[in-house]
Parts: sequence; C-alpha cells; structure tokens
Amino acid sequence: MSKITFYAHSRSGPSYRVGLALALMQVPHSFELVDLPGGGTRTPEYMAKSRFGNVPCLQDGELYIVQSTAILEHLAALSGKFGGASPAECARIREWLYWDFDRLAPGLFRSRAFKQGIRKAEPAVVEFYRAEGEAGLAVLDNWLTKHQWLANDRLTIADISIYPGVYYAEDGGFDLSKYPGVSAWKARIEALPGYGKPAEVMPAASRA
Ligand SMILES: N[C@@H](CCC(=O)N[C@@H](CS)C(=O)NCC(=O)O)C(=O)O
Repeated sequence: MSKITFYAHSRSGPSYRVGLALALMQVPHSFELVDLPGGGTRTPEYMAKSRFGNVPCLQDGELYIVQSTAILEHLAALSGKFGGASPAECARIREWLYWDFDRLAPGLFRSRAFKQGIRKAEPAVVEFYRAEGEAGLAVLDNWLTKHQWLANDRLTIADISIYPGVYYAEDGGFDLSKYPGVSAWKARIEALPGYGKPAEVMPAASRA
C-alpha cells in the first residue's frame, strides 16, 4: 500500500465519512489538518490537490482523490474491507451512496449548517431542507426496522457514508427518537471495533 495522507477538518461531515472509514478499516495514514474555518480549502497550494477546493481529500501516493464517497470506494478497494464482492453487491452499495447524496445528506448537513450559522438562508429554504431531512430519515428508518445493515446484510461503505449525517442530525434539529430503526443501527455502528467520534478520527493538529 502506498503512503496515504488524509486532508480534513473535524467540523466537516463529509470528512467524517473518510475519517471513520480509515478508522474502521484500520488503514495506516498521515493526517493533514486543513484550516476550513480560516479559508484553508481555497489556497492555491490546497486547490492543487483538491480541485473543487473542499475537504476531504485523500492522497494515495501520486493520486489525489476528492469527493468523500469516491474516496470510500477507493479505500474499500485498497483495503479489501466493506466493499462489494461482486458487481451486484457493488450496485447495492452504490444505490445507497447516490441516494444519500440526492435525498438524505443535503437535508441533514444543510440543516446543521443553518443551525450553527455556517450557512444562511431564507426561512422557506431552511424549511425545505428540514422537510428533506425528515423524509430521508423516514426512508432510512423503514429499511433499518427490517434490516441490520444497508447493503448485502453486512457493514459496508454504504453504512459508513450515511452514518455521519445521522451522527450530526440532532445538531440540525432532528429528533432521532422518532426513528427507532435508525437509532438502533447508529448504536450498532458506534459499537464497532475502531469506531471513533469526529475529533478522534480527525485530530486538531496534523500528525504523521
Ligand atoms: N460532496 C463533497 C462535499 C465536500 C464539502 O462540501 N466540504 C466542505 C466542508 S463540509 C468544504 O470543504 N467547504 C469549503 C469550501 O467550500 O470552501 C464530499 O462529499 O466530499
């Protein structure tokens, strides 16, 4: 395995997807703190690595990868953990990854950003994202009241990708007690060996 460097900031929900994956997969890596609140994602040096000027970014030898779920797919292939074992299994995982980006994560992450004052919007826009988040949680709960995991009856990168939005849901004003299937699944993930909270998997300073 080439040298892996993870560029992130602990405030970032998409970065938590990658931090959690690295921890659960037990992939050795260096951590580079990017000063997200101070504009560190927009410096020419950082944008040479991360073309959209976002965290997270993962360096694997000469390769820089952006977009958290693209990074998760790369890490699953690299580590041989939590990916699909056949084209059908990979398709089942990708269905959840794309659904999350389309229907769940925007509602959860934007609602959190509005509550924290990181993003500002008109009340109707705030309400739109709140309703999207509730609708997404209801779909997730419907599945998780009948299944332990999202895809292939085992922990996969689909669970790892969707967990951070749920972790931050209460910061966004969502009441998870309304979603017992989601709450039980969240507790299952938190009991996994290697699990860490954002500040544990993305420290406050860079480290080799
Ligand atoms: N879809 C991207 C979203 C990444 C993203 O929006 N990152 C935010 C932090 S949560 C960021 O870097 N914002 C800084 C900026 O836009 O300058 C992913 O999943 O990686």
